[in-house]
Amino acid sequence: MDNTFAKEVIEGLSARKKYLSSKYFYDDQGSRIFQEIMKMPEYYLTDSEFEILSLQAAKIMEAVNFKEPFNIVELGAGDGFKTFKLLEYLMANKIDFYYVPIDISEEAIHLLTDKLTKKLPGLSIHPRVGDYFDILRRENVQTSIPSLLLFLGSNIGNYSREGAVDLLQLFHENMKAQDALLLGVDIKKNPVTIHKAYYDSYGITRRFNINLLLRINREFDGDFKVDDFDFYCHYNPVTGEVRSYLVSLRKQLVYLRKLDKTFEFGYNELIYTELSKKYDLQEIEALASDGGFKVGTHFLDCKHYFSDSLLIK
Ligand code: AVI
Repeated sequence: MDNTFAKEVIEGLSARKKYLSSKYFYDDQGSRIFQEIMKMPEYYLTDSEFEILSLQAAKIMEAVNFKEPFNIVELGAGDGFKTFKLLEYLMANKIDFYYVPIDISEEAIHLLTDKLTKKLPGLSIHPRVGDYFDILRRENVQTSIPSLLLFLGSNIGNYSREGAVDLLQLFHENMKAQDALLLGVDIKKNPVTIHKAYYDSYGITRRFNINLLLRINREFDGDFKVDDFDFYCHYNPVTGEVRSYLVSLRKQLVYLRKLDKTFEFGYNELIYTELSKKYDLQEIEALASDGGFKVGTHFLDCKHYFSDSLLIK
């Protein structure tokens, strides 16, 4: 049994305002549901970033201005769908580089490596499975050649402002002087567009959240009755925060046998599950600066929905 997960579940469900961390969404089942989310037309983030990396790969690499060879180190590579366009551009132009995808999911890294070796024969790929902080600190990634770190997909949005600064500082500490970071950030926009991306009419994001209760049932032999919980989320256009919740539809007790713990839920009591934070360009610059970086260029899609911002040490 994973002790950190157990500890955090007990802590979160015993708190006066209950919470569970969205980092636990991504077991194999949750990762599959997230793939479904990324395919929804309403979840514009994927298409926007795909457009940026498809149409502006040359401009991005020009701005990075690395001497060859160099590394492309992707933190949390997942299925590598968006990055493919960048890699394709580099291969087509016979640029000398190593691709180092890092992901916590072994399944995701295997699938990605398989797909890329077939689609981009000759690609020099050095996949790593594990926590990207641990791996970043290891010498293999920190070779003498420059590295472009990719932290895409608005993953930074799942951290609070303070958490995001800490994370950027940690990246900064583990980067060499000549390295750069390409940070994918979801931009504040019409609140209705954002609301629809998270409160989707197909109920996929609802399933994504409910899966966390099913995961707890699976791993801790729990008796969460998922029909007694619903999903709610709310976008606050002033703070740029989408906050997601599970809602207990009745007063109920839930027992987790492996932890020998019972938790009580009130009628309509909330469990806060996820923050998905949006920024404007000025806020990205302030965030980058607090993390120790300067912003080189913001690469935006044509609708200005998303930015891949190039952060320089
Ligand atoms: C992974 N992360 C950037 C997604 C997001 O948009 O916050 C996770 C997600 N949650 C609901 N839909 C997608």
